[in-house]
Amino acid sequence: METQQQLDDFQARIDAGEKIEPKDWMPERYRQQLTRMGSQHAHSEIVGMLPEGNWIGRAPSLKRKLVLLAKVQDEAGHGLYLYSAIETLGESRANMIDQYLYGSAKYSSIFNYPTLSYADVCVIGWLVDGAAIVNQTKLAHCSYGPYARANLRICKEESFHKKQGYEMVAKMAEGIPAQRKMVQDAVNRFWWPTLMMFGPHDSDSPNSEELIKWQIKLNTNDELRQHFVDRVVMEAGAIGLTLPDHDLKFNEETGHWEMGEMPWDEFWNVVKGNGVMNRERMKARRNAHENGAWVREAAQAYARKKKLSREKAS
Ligand code: BYC
Repeated sequence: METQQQLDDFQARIDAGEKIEPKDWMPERYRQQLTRMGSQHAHSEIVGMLPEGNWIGRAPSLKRKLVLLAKVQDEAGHGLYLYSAIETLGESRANMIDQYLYGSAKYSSIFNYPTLSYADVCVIGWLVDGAAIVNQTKLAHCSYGPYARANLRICKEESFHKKQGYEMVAKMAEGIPAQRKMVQDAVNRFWWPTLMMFGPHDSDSPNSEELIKWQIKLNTNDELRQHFVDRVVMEAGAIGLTLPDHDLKFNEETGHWEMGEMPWDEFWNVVKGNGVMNRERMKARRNAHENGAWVREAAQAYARKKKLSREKAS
């Protein structure tokens, strides 16, 4: 039973900007919400390797291949930092993975879109990693210590991903007409799905109020989306690319770029598992998990052997 006094004391710690650490008392609902959101974040990093991984064998040069290999490996690392952070809440990694491979856990909608050309890889670096940083920079200051620290570390790598993506997009934008057309086409296809990464409008976001009260989220979905749009409009303009939103206009009074309405039916369709690539992505991840069973068994056997020999020696 949680007493009102415990809940009030907990809220006072949050309001004072204190970090909550694994052994501290926390409301069960706080634990559940963090487990839900943090594990979905981890799954997103892991599934997120697939769209770009699709182009490792077809990168246009050795340099681009090395950069892409390193980036995709970084995403795997982000998934592992996050699983470790969420395990401190008492949830086992095996259970989290089971929930997303065979249960109802979600991962970011953006990874259910195909990568049709190499320009998509460039645009993912610029827009998708760019959107992820806007979100994760805030999560790096959230109230739960292990999740905040995992995000801090992720942001350091993610900001490099964004820079290399923007550099590649800029290179293509100043290339021959065919390259320019290819990169503009990628921007056109990824623009709205990227904005959807920030989640539904605040009025349709059932979790935001509670997450903000507990400082798990520091901003609402719409606030972060606006922050991202204000930044990207400038970046697109600087390299002569356009964004596929005819309603995009600068509001002198608010100092923000106003955007058109997003295709929300498409968003919910993808979130419910019916996007173009949902089934393929899940199939790829399940296969990888099942084919990797022997590696996990071997690692566990090795760990057991090490433990036994340590016990014998002591
Ligand atoms: N996609 O109440 P709401 C990366 C769900 S990967 C799918 O607003 P919340 C990278 C939501 O889960 C990093 N589902 O939720 C990797 C909820 O359903 P449940 C990705 C979505 O939690 C490789 C329902 O809709 N970043 O950087 O308050 C290559 C209602 O929404 C989405 C993260 O994961 C969506 N877009 O806020 C390149 C950030 N949006 O769970 C790059 C961490 C909403 O109640 N996550 N839903 O059944 C977050 O910041 C928050 O969870 C969200 C949603 C803003 C996404």
